[in-house]
Amino acid sequence: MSWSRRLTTRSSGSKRSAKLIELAEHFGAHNYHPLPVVLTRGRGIFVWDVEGKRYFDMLSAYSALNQGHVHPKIATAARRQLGRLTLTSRAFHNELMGPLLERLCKLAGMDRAILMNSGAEAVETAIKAMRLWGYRKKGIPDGRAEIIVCENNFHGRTTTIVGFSSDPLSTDGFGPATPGFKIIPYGDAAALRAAIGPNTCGFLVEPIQGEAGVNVPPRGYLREVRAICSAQNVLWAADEIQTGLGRTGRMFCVDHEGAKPDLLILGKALSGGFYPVSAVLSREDVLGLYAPGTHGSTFGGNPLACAIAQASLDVLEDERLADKAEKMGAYFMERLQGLDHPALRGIRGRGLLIGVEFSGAARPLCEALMKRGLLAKDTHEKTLRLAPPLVITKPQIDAALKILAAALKEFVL
Ligand code: IF1
Repeated sequence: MSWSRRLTTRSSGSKRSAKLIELAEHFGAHNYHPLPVVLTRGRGIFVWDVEGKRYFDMLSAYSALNQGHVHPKIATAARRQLGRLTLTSRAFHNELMGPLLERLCKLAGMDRAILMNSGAEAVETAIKAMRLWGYRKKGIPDGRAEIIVCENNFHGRTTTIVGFSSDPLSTDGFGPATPGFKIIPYGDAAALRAAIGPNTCGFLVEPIQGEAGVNVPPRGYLREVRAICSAQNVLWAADEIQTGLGRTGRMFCVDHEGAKPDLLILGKALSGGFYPVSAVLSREDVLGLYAPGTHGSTFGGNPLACAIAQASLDVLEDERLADKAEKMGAYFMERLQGLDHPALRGIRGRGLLIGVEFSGAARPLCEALMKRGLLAKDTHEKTLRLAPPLVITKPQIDAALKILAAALKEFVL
């Protein structure tokens, strides 16, 4: 039977979303297992499906939507730039890139920045920069540079990055892995100290591990990382693609400990959810090593991306979204502690990056929440991730909690 025939027979009379899901399932690769909801519109913390039902968005596209869906100020900036100039390539200058680079460097107290598109590209940019520094500045013999990473890391999907993942889903069938990476336990400063050798050029780490289930390291870990890397002449790269730009209650998660990395990697919310923008920020002695022809990207630093990033940063600052994340996060966590369910095992997080752990699989709970008008995602099977846009208000948190409590009441995990 042909696909179109199957489509009409199977979905005749059924909802439009079912038809659209079938299309995606049939023509798309099955590299995801999304909840069965098809979204068509978003505003602030809410999204609507094609049948017109409204949902709380408690995922925020993994923190790419810190400013909320379709923020009017970012939309206006994007629209204005769309009618003017969208892409020049880096063969020429554009009037928006310089000011954005300056703003990012001042925001993070860094000397230089490189603009890329996806988070994975920014991580690759940081890896290359650390290796280059290892050879040119530290004197590591050619081809021997080593970078230390952590168990349960998530830094993206490129072949090099998945090569140093400890998750078999990321590695199996995708080898050979790029050499030059060493995996150590997360949150363990002693393990870092012990792993550093003469050829170590860098340590790449998430200040809070997102995919690992909102894994918050012991207090003082980031300060210890800073001290160890400084003492041993190793670069520290903080992947703040998910934790950065207000999510955890500070502009950058490393600010909680006043620890300044050598390289800061940003993505996700730098785009306001509009259009991929990522960046690596560092010092002159690191990023200054990139010479013409050694790195780049067709779309990196394009005018549309720069206009969107500027507006995204404006919204974060004007609406004091980091402060909001801290206050609303504390309130949300406190109220979550009050939830009572036999399968509840613990609540952890920082700001509005919250993980609720259960004794069983969290996916069925996500499906139950979806039916009640709340979208959230399970991670590492037993953890429910709650990370709404940072513009969420107290009454909205109360309403979301009501849905969660009601879904839990009917739920036996
Ligand atoms: C997907 C996870 C989150 C990231 C950190 C780099 C990247 C990410 C710390 C790469 C991306 C994503 C990608 C998204 C799911 C999501 C995710 F569950 F997979 F781990 F957020 F927790 N560093 N995170 O979190 O950025 O290249 O995607 O722009 O569907 O793969 P990217």
